[in-house]
Amino acid sequence: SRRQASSSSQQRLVVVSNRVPVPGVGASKAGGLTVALEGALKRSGGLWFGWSGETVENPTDQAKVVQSGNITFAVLDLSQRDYDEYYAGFANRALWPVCHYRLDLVQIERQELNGYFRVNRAFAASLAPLLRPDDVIWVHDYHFIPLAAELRRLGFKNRMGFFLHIPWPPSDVASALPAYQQLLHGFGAYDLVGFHTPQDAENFQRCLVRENIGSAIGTGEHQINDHKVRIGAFPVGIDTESFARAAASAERNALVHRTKASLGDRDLIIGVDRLDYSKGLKQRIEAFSCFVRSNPDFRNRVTYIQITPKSRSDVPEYQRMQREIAEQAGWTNGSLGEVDWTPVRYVNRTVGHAALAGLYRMSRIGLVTPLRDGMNLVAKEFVAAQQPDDPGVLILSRFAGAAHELDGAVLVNPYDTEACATAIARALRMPLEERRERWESMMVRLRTNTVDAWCQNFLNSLGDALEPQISPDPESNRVPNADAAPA
Ligand code: GDG
Repeated sequence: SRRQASSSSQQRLVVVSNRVPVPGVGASKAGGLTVALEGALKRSGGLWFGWSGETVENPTDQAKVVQSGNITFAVLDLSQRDYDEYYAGFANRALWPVCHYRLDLVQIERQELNGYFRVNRAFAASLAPLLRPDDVIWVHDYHFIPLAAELRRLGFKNRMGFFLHIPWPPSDVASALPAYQQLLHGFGAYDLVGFHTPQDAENFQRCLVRENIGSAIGTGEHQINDHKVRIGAFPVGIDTESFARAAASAERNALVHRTKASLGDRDLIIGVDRLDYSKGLKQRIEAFSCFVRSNPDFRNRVTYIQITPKSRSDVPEYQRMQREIAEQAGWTNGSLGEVDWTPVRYVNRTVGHAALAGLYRMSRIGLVTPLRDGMNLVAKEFVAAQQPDDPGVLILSRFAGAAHELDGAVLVNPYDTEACATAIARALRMPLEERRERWESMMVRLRTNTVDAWCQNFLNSLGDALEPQISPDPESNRVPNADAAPA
């Protein structure tokens, strides 16, 4: 059978991500991901390295180190120029739109591209003195694709894994990236490259094949020079039990209470998304308005709350979209609303964790209709928050990674306004028995595939990645995919 990562559990884990949740710095945003990674770091007495979230005039190349329990946090500041080119520039105006299939929004600037590789080189150089020979390094997300290649260049032979939190598109789309080949080679420096879905993993491996980078040994394994890279799907989960508990006890939450009172006996539809063009907000509001217009019996009987904290406001595409969505929400309310009914409550504010869980729980429908999403955790949180004896319905875009797992959702094509409107009407009329059945089948998945299981799965695979392939059974050497039970 497959070897577990018993050896790697003695090794130190090093996590690299753009934002680092340094204790006592900034608002504590203890999302499930943070908690899971912290858990893994605690077990191994680990190091968490990345950007401090600060831009300063003359950043030093020496990381600021904060010790908290047995986790070491090490962060670097960025200069304004680095921030503009690496983060607001290449990462969010080239990589983000391309990976979300939005070639119409891509900005290609040589200077930003250079800034991206420059910052990755600088981060690798600052991480280098903190590394030990047997550290296992886990790099997160599109900000740091070239980090392993930079570390290898400095002579590091450590195990290195990479997880991409956003989709990876087919090669025709991906190849719109500048320095496409160089980025692909960057991935090739890792021992394991993980995605949310088998589809993303497959798209990625096809990109390598089409660019003649190394050769496929089989599905999920690639030989590049003398280096073997594993490629697999590791669908991220949430802390299902604790989210369900938070939702159940949110009855006492003041905001939940006031919201309930303000709705009267109207049904609630909820959407929760960072303000991002990948989330399909424009199409979603349009679908809701189409639903109201074609179902007059539901007028003044439903309210749609869209919670949408602002995001990346210094990126021009986001500023434009902020204005457009706000206008659309206002226009919809003006044309559909009544003196005693605001159909769309659009809120550019962050809601507390407990209140959010409670709002999900009191909603009849969770409307999760991104045009493209790596996974989408809101979909999973909505399901986990439901009342078992009277659960709401998840309407989910087929273009969210979560659609590969959540078979009990009502799946929609978010571009098809009328179909989405019909799905809303159907969900509001869905009999209890069908709602329960759908909810149960999704909960089975969510209870097993938790964020902890995701973390362990990835690390086990990374632990295996360099071990000699001793098993005679090729099946047992495969990287787990979405259909495999967590190890
Ligand atoms: C990226 C990928 C992938 C949002 N508003 C509030 C709030 N949130 C929380 C949600 C959820 C999280 O933020 C958003 O996670 P998503 O997965 O939905 O989306 P992205 O931010 O785009 O995340 C995505 C993810 O990485 C993980 O790999 O699933 O596909 O794009 O947890 O609850 N939380 C609170 N108040 C808010 O107003 N408390």
